[in-house]
Amino acid sequence: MTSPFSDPSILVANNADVRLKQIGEKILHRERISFEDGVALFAKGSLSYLGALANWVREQKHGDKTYFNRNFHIEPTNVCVFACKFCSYSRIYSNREEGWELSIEQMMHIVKSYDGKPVTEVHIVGGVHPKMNLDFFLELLRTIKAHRPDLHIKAFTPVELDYMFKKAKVPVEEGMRLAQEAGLDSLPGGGAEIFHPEIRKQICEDKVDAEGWLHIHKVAHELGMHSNATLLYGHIESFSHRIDHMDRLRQLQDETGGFNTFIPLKFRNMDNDMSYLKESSVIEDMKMYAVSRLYLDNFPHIKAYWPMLGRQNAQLALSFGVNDIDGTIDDSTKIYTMAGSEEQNPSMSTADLVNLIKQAKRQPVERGTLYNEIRDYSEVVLEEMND
Ligand code: V47
Ligand code: SF4
Repeated sequence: MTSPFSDPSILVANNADVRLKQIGEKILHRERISFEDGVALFAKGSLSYLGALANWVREQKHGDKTYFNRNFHIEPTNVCVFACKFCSYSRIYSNREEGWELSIEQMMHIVKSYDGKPVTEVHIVGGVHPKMNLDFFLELLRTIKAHRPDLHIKAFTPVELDYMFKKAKVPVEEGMRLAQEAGLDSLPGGGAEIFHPEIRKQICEDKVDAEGWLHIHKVAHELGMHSNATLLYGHIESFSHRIDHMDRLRQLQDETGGFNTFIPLKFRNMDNDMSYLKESSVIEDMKMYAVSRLYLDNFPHIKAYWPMLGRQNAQLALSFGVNDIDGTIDDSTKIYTMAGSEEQNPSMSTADLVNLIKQAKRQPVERGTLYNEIRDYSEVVLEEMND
C-alpha cells in the first residue's frame, strides 16, 4: 500500500516558487541537489512539499519497507572528561554520587541477561572516562564475542575512540585494527553533532573535531566496517551549518560507501547548559527528516530514533523520508531520558514496534545491523507474537 504522497510530480509542476520548482524537478529526475538547493529547501520549502518529495525518494528506494532491529544498549559510564554544552548525561569524575562506571563483569551481566533471547545487536556508547582505556575496551569486546559470537557489536563514537587511541599512543589505523580484531563490528553515529567549527567550538569545543570524526569513520570503512552518522539539530545552528554537515558526510560516502544510516537527533533541552533554548517544533523535525532524505542521496537509510523523538513523531516521520525506526532498545538508555525526552521508559516489544509501523500503513521488516532482512512481519498476527 502506498501513501497519499506517492506522486509529487503535480505538486512540483504547480509550485509557484521557481527555485523550489527547479529543485523538485532535479529530485524527480534523480539529479543530485547542490548545497544552495539544500539551504533553499530548509528556508522556503513547505512541510507538504518537502514531505511529498522525501516520501517519493523513500518509496523509490524502499517501497513501504520499514526496518527495525532487536537490540539492547550498554552505557559503560556517564563519567566524561568533556563538557559538551548540550549534554544532560555526563558527570565529572569527582562526582561520586551521580557518576557510574561499569566493570566488565557488570557489563557481561547485562549481556548474559539476553542469553536465549533473539536480540541481534548490542549498542555500546557512553561518556569518556579518564581511567577506562583501550585495553579495557578491547577486553570487553573480546569477552562479549567469546560469550556470544553471533551478537553484532556496534560500539564507540570517534569521541571515545580518539581519546582512547591518543592515550594509548596508537595511530587511528592501528587502534581500529585492534578493535576490529577484538570483535568490533561497526560504529554507531554519535559524536558528530555539528561539524562546522563556528558551531562546534561553541557547543563541544574540546572533543574530536570534524576532520577527526570523519577520519575515524573513513578508516573503519577501509577496514570493511559499516557505520552510521548523526547530526544534532534544533539549537544554535543555521540551515547552512546543517547542509555543510550533510555535505561532508555525502562526500565521504561518495569515497567509501561505508555509511548505512543517517540519524538526525533533535536537541532536547532539559538540565544542560543550553536549557535556555526552546526545542524545535514537530514541523521543523519533519522538515529535518525530509531534507536529510533529499540531500543524502547516497545514504541508503534515514532513521528516526524513537526514544529521542517520541514514538508518535517517529511514526509520523515514516511519511517524511524515514525508513528505519531503530530497535526494541530495551535496558535503560539514559542519554535522552536525562535530556528531557517524553520517553521515560525507552523499551518497546517487537509487537509494539510492528504495530506502530503497521498503523502507519507501512511494511515492518526486522533487520540485522547491516540491513540483512531477518523477518517480514506484514502477515504476522500480533496476537501470535509472544516477545
Ligand atoms: O552524540 C547528547 C546526542 C548522541 C543530547 O548509530 C543529545 O544507530 C539531543 O549517537 N539532546 C549519542 N541529543 C546517541 C547516538 C545514537 C543514538 C541512536 C542510534 C545511533 C546509531 C546513535 O546523543 C550524542 C549527541 O549527539 N545527545 N545530548 C541532547 N540533550
Ligand atoms: Fe561526554 Fe558525550 Fe556528553 Fe559530550 S555528549 S559530555 S562527549 S558524554
